[in-house]
Amino acid sequence: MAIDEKKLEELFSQYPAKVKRNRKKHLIIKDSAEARQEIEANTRTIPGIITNRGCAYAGCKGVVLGPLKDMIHIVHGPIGCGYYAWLTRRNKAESEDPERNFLSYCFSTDMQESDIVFGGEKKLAKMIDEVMETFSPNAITISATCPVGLIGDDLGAVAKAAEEKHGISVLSFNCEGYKGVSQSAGHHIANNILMDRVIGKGELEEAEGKFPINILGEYNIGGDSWVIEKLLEEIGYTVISVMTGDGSYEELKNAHVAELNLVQCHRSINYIAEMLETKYGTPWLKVNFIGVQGTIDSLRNMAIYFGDPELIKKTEEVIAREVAQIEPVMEQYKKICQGKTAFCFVGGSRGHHYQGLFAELGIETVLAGYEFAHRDDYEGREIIPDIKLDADTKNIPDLHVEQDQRRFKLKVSPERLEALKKEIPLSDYKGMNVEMKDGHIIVDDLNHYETEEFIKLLKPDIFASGIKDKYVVQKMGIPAKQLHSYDYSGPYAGFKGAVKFAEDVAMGFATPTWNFITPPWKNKPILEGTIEEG
Ligand code: CFM
Ligand code: HCA
Repeated sequence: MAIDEKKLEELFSQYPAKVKRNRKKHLIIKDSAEARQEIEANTRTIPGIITNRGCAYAGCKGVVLGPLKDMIHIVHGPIGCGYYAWLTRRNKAESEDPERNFLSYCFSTDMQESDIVFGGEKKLAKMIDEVMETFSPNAITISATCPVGLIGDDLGAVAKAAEEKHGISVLSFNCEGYKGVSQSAGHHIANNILMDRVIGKGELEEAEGKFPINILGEYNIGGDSWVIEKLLEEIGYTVISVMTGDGSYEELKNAHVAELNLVQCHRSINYIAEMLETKYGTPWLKVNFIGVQGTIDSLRNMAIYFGDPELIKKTEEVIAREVAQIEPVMEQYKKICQGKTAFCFVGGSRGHHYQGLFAELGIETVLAGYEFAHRDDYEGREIIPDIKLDADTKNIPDLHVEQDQRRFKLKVSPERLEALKKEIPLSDYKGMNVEMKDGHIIVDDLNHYETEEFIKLLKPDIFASGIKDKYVVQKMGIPAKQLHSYDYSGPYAGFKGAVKFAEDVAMGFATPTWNFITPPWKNKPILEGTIEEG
């Protein structure tokens, strides 16, 4: 069933007038006849509405800092906040020395009523001493939660005193949950401090290895970045650091020597990509390793960027081999998935990234959205960077050499820049609004009421979202796939990941479980009213 303005009006009629006016601005029906459809995003959720969003603390500690395995991440606050971000996101990590991988621990000051009344700074300082005595990490982070912000504990002062006492970096993050409107504020807080206090502090002046890159906005959920790194290393790239999946403080310190920054999740990391460009002149390239075509395009764009003939050749070889390997298996699953429809509602980039993979399986996304994206994630944008290439690419015509303090660099001539822009969209990207098909719904900060209503109206064959809404929808008889944690499965990135995803989704459709569930619309009318005779 297609949705029109009348149906939307009915759906919103349950809201008070003010809420209705607000929510209407967060939703569009895609219409390519309109030059640019605007959507309201990154504004406060109306109190009382059950949103899927998280908080600034979740974005800072849970998302950006949490995966850095060789640091100890202290949560200054009630134990529930510590528990919430205790590996529930499935960000995996391995270390050569397992004793230097602290991810499986949960460190919290476990604030009690008396700490709230008398202050928690002493407790925090004591905890840092204990952490040093037991684990002796190279660096510590402290993340603030709502109550410590409200009572005014001075995290910065405690961190500074601890640095002097123990001689290591102790980074404090004022990421109280109530800051900003969502996780997004926390990403920003984390990124700013990592940029200021960690990146660039390493010894390296130049990368050891060819085609040095950083992978930004890849968090190794279910092992995704391992798949990507393996592919890239086979092709010939040197991965300097991953931010922050399976990442480490020690690697991050040298992130400045990379010559290209890949940006997988734009939402959580664009701040660093841009700061690195401003500070070190490193351009960034928007990639998407979710989906077969997304992976192929990303690999090709990277190879074109470096412009090395051998690299281009190897890229094509790897693509051909991987595609040949996965195609027959994908075909099997496509038969089960073909013609189905999906909802794809995730945080700030997967609501977009997974649509391509669904489409490859023959599944059309009829409703999509983000919990906390900003307008540029919906509407896209175009930036023209000052592209600099490495001296290895001397043989590329119409480039001229420019020497800076660290090494020779090639600065792109205006003509070459125009050509590159046509070939690869450096630092520019299309938003969700551009890519969705006409007539389909794009919705920002979808809430539980709207989820249920849209499910009843559109009856998708699969619901892709998170833990908070999954079970309601599953009980309606619709397979639900968590696109945050992958439901304990994955990896889903790259070629092999696409196969795993296809297998999981096909299994969701094929299971006989659904025969035992009667969805509410089967025994209850959706529209209520009376039939008049005559
Ligand atoms: Fe980026 Fe992420 Fe996402 Fe995100 Fe997240 Fe996540 Fe997500 Mo959950 S960093 S915006 S804050 S891709 S934790 S790994 S799955 S909401 S779509
Ligand atoms: C977060 C983390 C989360 C939550 C997932 C979910 C994740 O926002 O704090 O709601 O299912 O990916 O783990 O986004």
